[in-house]
Amino acid sequence: MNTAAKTAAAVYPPRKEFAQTAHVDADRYAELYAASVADPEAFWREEGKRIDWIRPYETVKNTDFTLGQVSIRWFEDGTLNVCANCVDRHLETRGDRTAIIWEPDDPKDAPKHISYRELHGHVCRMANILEDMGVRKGDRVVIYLPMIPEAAYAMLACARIGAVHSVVFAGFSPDALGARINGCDAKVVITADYAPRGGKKTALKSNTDKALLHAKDSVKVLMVRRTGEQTSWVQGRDHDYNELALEADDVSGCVEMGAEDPLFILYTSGSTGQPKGVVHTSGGYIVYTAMTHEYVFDYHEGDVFWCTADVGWVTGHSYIVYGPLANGATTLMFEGVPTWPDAGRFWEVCARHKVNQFYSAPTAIRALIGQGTEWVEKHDLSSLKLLGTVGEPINPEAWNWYNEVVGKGHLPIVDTWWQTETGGHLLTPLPGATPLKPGSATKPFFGVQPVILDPHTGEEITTNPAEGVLCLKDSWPAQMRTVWGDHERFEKTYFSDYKGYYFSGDGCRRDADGDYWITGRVDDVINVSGHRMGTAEVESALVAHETVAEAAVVGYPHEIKGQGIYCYVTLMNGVEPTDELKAELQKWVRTEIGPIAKPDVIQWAPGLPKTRSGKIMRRILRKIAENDTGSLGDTSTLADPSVVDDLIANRAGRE
Ligand code: 6R9
Repeated sequence: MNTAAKTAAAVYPPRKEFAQTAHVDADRYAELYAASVADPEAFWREEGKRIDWIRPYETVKNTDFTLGQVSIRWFEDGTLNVCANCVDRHLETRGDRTAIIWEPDDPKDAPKHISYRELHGHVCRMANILEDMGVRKGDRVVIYLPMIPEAAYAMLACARIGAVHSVVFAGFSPDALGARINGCDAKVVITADYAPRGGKKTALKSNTDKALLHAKDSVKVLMVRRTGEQTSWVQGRDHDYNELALEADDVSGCVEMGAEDPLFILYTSGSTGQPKGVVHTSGGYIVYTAMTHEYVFDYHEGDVFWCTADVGWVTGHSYIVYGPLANGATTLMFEGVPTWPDAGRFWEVCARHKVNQFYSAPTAIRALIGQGTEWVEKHDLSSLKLLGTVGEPINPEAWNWYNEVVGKGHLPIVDTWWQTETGGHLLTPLPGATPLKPGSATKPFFGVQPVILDPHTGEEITTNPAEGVLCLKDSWPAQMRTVWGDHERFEKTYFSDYKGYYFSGDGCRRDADGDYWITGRVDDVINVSGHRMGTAEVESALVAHETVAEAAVVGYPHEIKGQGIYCYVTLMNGVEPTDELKAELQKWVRTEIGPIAKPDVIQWAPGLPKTRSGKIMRRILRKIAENDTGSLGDTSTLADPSVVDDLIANRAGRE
């Protein structure tokens, strides 16, 4: 058997010691899952109680996936305030507990520990400032901030007064910011002077100024001083947060919101067209993120939880801010990057703040693998109880490194599959219940009904093993409700290809044990000589080679095979890129997966084009592979656009 197949077949049952104290063990999972899908009404009626309601709900679920009348409503006659659930309700019992640990970009600067009581004061002040600026229930507020506590204050302050926030990642360009400000018709943009990150800084205020050149004159700016440096200032339009906060009242009321009132909009890119404004509402979202945070990470009172995502992405919304704070947890917010000032930063922070759960992404792990194990080994990681991953399929090689080097072979790894659209985890192991398999997101969370459909017939495949497209048969409380301002696009994107189902856009297989394996976006599936293959499989094989740090694989038109396999390969530091090595890698993949998977082209890539959230932009790689570089489309969201020029210049010839 080849190496990839060997590692993929490994199974790691939950450790007894872990299962004993876990919220959910295997029996409990089986029992609760069965109950959750047999009678969703009853299940969620009970689960909804983890949240404090102002007016309790009577109706639990009212959802319809029928094309032309798609409507998703949960707890619809209940009222609540999400901010009250994340802040106020903890004051009595956990007022002095740290709500947010803030770790600044530069380790020489002091971290901050913000207690729930202090958080309450900050959020109230921000809420009062926003109200003074004219923001009212239902108004939109764009948040364009670094990873600083004020980003959480701003989100929670919006929730408190009923405003709808739209967080824009601080790495986005002025154009992207402008499109999002106009897209949701924002009244206020909250930004900072500068955003320090990895020892460099982005001029957020100046980006905001540029973005606003094409926005309504009435849009106001609230600026947080992060570095304190000089910025431009437009009298009347710009407001100084730090000055206003000195004067602002530190108490404010919570607006009573309907469960289905929007909480936030978050723009996300699809395979076609402009980014979509994904809309999440209040009641179902907070019930579901609180519940998944507790069960998936096996969070216990007093734990320190660290999700390394940025609040500009859904992962930061659900698992830095809303889920953890709804549970009264201590959530760590990190302003920096994993590799600055050195490749030990993550582990140094884990050790110093005694982090219990660490939740990160395969791309970060792969970047660190290339730097060697000594960066991990020199830090005391004994506080860690659990590791998590999200964002893309994790190749077994990265999983094994995470498991062995970081987890010392005894920590559960939760591989959580979900999307901006799903609001929270849908497929994931529960650490005390589910046997782990490297690269598999394993089983559905409570109430989640995944199905695998034949992409051609649209029929459900009910036997195992199965392979096809991943859809959801019924709703869950944190499902997105609509595309902002375009419900038709919502229906068309997610409900029109497979009637009666929510279509995730991902390909998936289910093995004989009923475990789910995401094979990547369906547009990443290539067909080589009639064989369907996930590009992730080839990537996984490549990175299993000792010289390879990272790989991205795309299809390109091939005269005989239909599609050929084009591989972009980043080598480990210090490895010579030679023709011999190319031949060796081709042979390697051939033996790892099989002759059909033998790469047709290997191009050395010093860097891969990635979004700022770390996703490889395969669209661009496909264009380069197809030699169609005249129409690369929008590259503005790339972390480092110069990578693309290098790849074009060194495009590999094809046999
Ligand atoms: C949370 C988030 C969603 C897409 C999704 C899938 C990929 C996310 C994954 C995963 C395999 C996992 N994805 N988690 N693939 N295993 N554990 O990432 O949201 O940015 O909207 O991306 O990411 O392809 O469809 P988002």
